[in-house]
Amino acid sequence: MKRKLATYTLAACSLSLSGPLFATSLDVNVKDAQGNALADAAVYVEPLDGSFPARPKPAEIEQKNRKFMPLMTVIQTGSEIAFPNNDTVRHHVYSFSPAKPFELKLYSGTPGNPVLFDKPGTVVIGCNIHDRMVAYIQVVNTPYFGKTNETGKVRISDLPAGKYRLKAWHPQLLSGATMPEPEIAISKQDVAVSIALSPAADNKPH
Ligand SMILES: [Cu+2]
Repeated sequence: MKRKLATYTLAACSLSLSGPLFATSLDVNVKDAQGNALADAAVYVEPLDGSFPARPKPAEIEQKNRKFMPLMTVIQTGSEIAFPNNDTVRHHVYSFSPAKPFELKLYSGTPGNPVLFDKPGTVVIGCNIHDRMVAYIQVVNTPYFGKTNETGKVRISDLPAGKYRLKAWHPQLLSGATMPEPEIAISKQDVAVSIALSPAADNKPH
């Protein structure tokens, strides 16, 4: 008898999960102004009602072969990033970006404390010693984000039903290009959206 009761409880539990908590996936395809797939675009959706769970997760940007890896990192506001130096040369990591100005003075190995990113926005980091080193951090006010792969695609999973603003950021936007920010509705079906960069105003053909 006891065994049977347990089975009923389990069934009731899975039923409620497919109700209001139903979550689905959003597939986003990002292209440049010429229609080519755009890799390393930060893609995120902000719930229009402003409610979302805070799920800050630590991230890492390593320095290897005089490069930052990865090139693009997306994190929720309130997350920390560690900057381990896995090269034999020393690096001096800095940012002048308003969302997070900081510097980690010349070091090798792992610096003492990770850096906390407590404001949303774009953070461009460089190295004082090696001018070519660059990486981008998009700090977003939402736990629902990802970045595009080599084919310009990203899937954001476990999205609760609701209305969202879809946003994307890519280094090409630094030159004045723009990206549309469509409103999307997530209900009980997976959604696919395509967005494309528009060229900067002064680059448009006449
Ligand atoms: Cu360096």
